Amino acid sequence: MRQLVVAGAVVRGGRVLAARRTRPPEAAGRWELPGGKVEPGERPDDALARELREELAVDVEVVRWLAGVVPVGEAHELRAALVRLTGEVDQLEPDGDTHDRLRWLGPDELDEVDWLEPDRPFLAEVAHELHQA
Ligand code: 9L3
Ligand code: MG
Repeated sequence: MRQLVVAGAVVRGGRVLAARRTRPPEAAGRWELPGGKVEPGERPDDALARELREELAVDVEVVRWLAGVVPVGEAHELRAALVRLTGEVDQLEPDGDTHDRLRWLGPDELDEVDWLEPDRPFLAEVAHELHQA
């Protein structure tokens, strides 16, 4: 059984948040939908909210899970959800530990960053969603 990793497509104002990783070395400089590993017994929605609180200091709620499950290496698999920000949102800042840059990308800008491989299969659905907005 692969351990589940969850990622959030944070959508606001017709754009999605992309975050540039700082680690591990092979992923540094590549962009992702932020998130992380679901802990044992944790619900995926809760794990995603926890990860985004830890990494970006934002509160989110899941709108819906996107189609697909993508293997990550030998031990993990990735699911991604559309999420929206709840509560007060200041300027988002990368935490410096996990991410060193953030960008808000419109539907026609998604190919402007070098996404991690496992995130790419979700981008068509994200683009479709952004075009609806
Ligand atoms: N991963 C890939 N795409 C993503 C996320 C959030 C994570 N959008 C990969 C990177 C690591 C593993 O999943 O190999 C665990 O993620 P993290 O806990 O290092 O964020
Ligand atoms: Mg993470």
